[in-house]
Amino acid sequence: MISAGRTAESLLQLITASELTFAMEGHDGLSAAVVEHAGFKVLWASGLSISSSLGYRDANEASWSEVVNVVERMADAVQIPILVDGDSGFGNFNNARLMASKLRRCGASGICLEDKVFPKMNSFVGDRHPLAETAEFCGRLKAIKDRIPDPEFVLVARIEALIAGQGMDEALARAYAYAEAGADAILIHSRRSDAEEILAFTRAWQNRLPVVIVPTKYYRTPVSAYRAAGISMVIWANHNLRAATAAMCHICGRIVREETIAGIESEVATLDEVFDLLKYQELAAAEERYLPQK
Ligand code: SPV
Ligand code: MG
Repeated sequence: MISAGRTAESLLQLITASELTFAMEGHDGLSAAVVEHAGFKVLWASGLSISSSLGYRDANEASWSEVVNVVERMADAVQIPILVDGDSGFGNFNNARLMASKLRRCGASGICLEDKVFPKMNSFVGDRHPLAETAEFCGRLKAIKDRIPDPEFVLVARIEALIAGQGMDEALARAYAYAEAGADAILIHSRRSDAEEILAFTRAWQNRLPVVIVPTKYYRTPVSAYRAAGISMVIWANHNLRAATAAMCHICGRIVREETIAGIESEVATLDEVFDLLKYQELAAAEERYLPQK
């Protein structure tokens, strides 16, 4: 079986390294190319961002196969490893392992599975976030590991106990259980505007497995605090989607008001920038090579 590693540094190497790695969100082939071009080493295939870009709510409205199709386009567009947000696995152990193996085959380097029930709701929406039973969720993790024996394919177990208001003891108990079930890393999530509970978790957890965080709400905490806590990976989870949304709203507003595109030309990417990101020059070189030359 071909390894899930795609670049010199695989997702597994990066997530188990002692240095902090940053993963950046992408939601289609073009945004994935932007992430790679900017210099990020890992692409986060965000469920929120993929759903939103398809016009769905982040509540398992997009089917798993729609998500896989988007990931396939991203995997074709970039070389850097892709960690895919698999939500809660779209069902039980069987759905989760089916999705994971399809993702593996279309080029993903890992999947993150969260311990919610289907259908999940985005962790920042409302306060109904029922958790899966620990034993049942462990079955989902084990089934993925058994289905994909490639040690390079990373399984991140995401704990939603703090989001669900179940407290630190529950979060830690789940972390131990998920490590036992075969997870390669733990994502601990929080919706607080400070990093207190995340840092308390890392103090208690003592890096028994690498820790991944998503500081969307506690964005003011300096990254030095995460380095000091020995956190392995920070995911900037939705900032390309939000940047694109802000830019599109701004540009559409101006064009509708001004009834011309003359004033906004300098505010949008040039077509050459888009062509460069999508490697049109590679196609031109291939035409030279493969088409009969006059
Ligand atoms: C995502 O990017 O879809 C995530 C992170 O799961 S969050 O939206 O913070 O739950
Ligand atoms: Mg998500």
